[in-house]
Amino acid sequence: MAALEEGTAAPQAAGAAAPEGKPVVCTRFDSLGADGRSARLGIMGGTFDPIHIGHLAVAEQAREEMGLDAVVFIPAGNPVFKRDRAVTPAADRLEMCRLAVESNPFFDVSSIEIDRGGDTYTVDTLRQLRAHYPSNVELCFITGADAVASIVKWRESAAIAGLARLIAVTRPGFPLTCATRDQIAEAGRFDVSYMQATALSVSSSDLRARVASGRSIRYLTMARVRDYIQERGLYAPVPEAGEGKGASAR
Ligand code: DND
Repeated sequence: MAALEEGTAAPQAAGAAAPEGKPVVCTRFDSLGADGRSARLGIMGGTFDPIHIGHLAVAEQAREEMGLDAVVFIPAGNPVFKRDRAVTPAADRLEMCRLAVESNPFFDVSSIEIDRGGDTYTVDTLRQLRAHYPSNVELCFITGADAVASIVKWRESAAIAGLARLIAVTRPGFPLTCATRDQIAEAGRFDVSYMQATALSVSSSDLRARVASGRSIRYLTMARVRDYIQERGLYAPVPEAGEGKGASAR
């Protein structure tokens, strides 16, 4: 696909309506593959609490390197694997994803995991996408090294192997060791493409900690996301009774 400037519409995508009778997965790429041509859809799943430049750069580099026609970001509705901490309401995480991706014509956001309700499992999402898109659309699930290392423990991981190709991307602090690769290879028929991405040692937990302690998150996420965090007072410590307003995104 020819390179496009940000702000222009991707050819297969602009104004794409849902194929008749099917629920909408995302606005821009709902009819991907409807013309019968082979296409590759990147799926970037995550909690995105909040979304940051590490997520965006990985998705963009995977798109380019793996020849993806589009990437859809899918924030988890109820991430069962994050029960150890309070997760920001899904509506806020979804909106931050929308704000972050809207200037890239190859990116979109889907609320299917939030709309589905209940606990979020990737296998259900991939089944939903597989039912939605024709067989000429290959599903490519993008994961960072930390997530891919645990994929063999995900619900119905063998089924995941049959539904999507995995794009495993390096992430600072989480080396994709030979042992990890062997473990994945032994666990099932995963079709994995390993990819080296430009290292960005950014994490959602660091952004949350920064906001909570009044430090800057400028340049660590898109300016519009930072503004949203500030407007909504996300990640700021709850002020004690009698205290003034807590820290806010700077
Ligand atoms: P996270 O909460 O780890 O995502 O979830 C990743 C995906 O795994 C989601 O789609 C989950 O639904 C799915 N999952 C997890 C566990 C169990 C199951 C499914 C199941 O079905 O049983 P984050 O928001 O933390 O990050 C999103 C992605 O971005 C991850 O793949 C992460 O590794 C990656 N990432 C980076 N990659 C490179 N450089 C950085 C990164 N920061 C995050 N700086």
